[in-house]
Amino acid sequence: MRVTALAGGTGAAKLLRGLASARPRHELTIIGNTGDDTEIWGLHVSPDLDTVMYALAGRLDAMRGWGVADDTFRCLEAMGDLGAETWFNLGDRDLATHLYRTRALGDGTPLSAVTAELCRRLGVAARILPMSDDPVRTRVRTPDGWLSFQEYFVREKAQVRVLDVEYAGAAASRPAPGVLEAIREADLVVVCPSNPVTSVGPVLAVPGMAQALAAVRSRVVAVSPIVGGAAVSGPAGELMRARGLPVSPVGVAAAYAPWLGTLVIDRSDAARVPELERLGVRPVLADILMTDRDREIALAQLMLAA
Ligand code: FO1
Repeated sequence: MRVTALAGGTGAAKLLRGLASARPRHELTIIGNTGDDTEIWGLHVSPDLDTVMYALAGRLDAMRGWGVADDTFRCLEAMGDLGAETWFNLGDRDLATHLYRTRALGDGTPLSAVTAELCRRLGVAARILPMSDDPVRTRVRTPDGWLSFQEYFVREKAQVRVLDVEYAGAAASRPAPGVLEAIREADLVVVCPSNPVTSVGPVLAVPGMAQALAAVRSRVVAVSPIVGGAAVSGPAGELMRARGLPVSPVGVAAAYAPWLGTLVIDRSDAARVPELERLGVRPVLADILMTDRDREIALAQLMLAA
């Protein structure tokens, strides 16, 4: 069975870890968001690709949900001594990934090839593809002007009002090699419980993606990142509101309706079933909070069966 997953970072990592260890055996391809990519100290950082890669390599810091487990921050401290900006916490081991990637990109290697090489070296069996080799950057408009996604999320701790979101560069971008084929040829397309606006939104903004998904709609299954009236984690609620979407599984279904077949929602949201059906989305009720490894695998198995 070929499974292709659309993924952001922290929210996706748990389900992907579950999918990677769930039986029956299947081939797993992950299409990762690069709208969060940023440049720190001259280094190209791809937070969502790295979160997924570290999760599948067994190296992700479980408490933070990003970066390398047991990392230290000595370089960050030293950069602070030199007066550099230190609001984005790059760990010492994590730095190796960014140095490796930045050098390869500088040599002209596309992001997709660098990502494949990093995965090979870290022993990741799943295929991780960036959504595009071209730069697409999520930007957030606040009352004080536009911010990059990381300035909004990390530096401002998502505590500023969001008026608008854009995906700069998306219109001119192309899907990375293998991305459209991975969607077309998949037996199942999983949309991870990631932020619909800033994790899944940028992937959909790449020309050709929404059409490719719509063509296999009955095979596309998403997990809601919203339970009740709030996001399971992160600022998805605020960003959905800024986009005029209700902060509920119905808002997720409305955003994905043109290409979504099935939405897995939490049992506590059972009252929403008729509204999802009216949007033409098949609802499946499950325990979607992945509070431990067994629940990650249980939800992954439910997706494979769905
Ligand atoms: N998230 C934070 O909240 N604070 C940080 O300092 C931070 C540093 C960081 C470094 C490398 C990396 O790969 C991810 C990092 N993240 C940090 C997470 C990142 O901002 C978010 O996971 C995503 O961009 C949202 O999906």
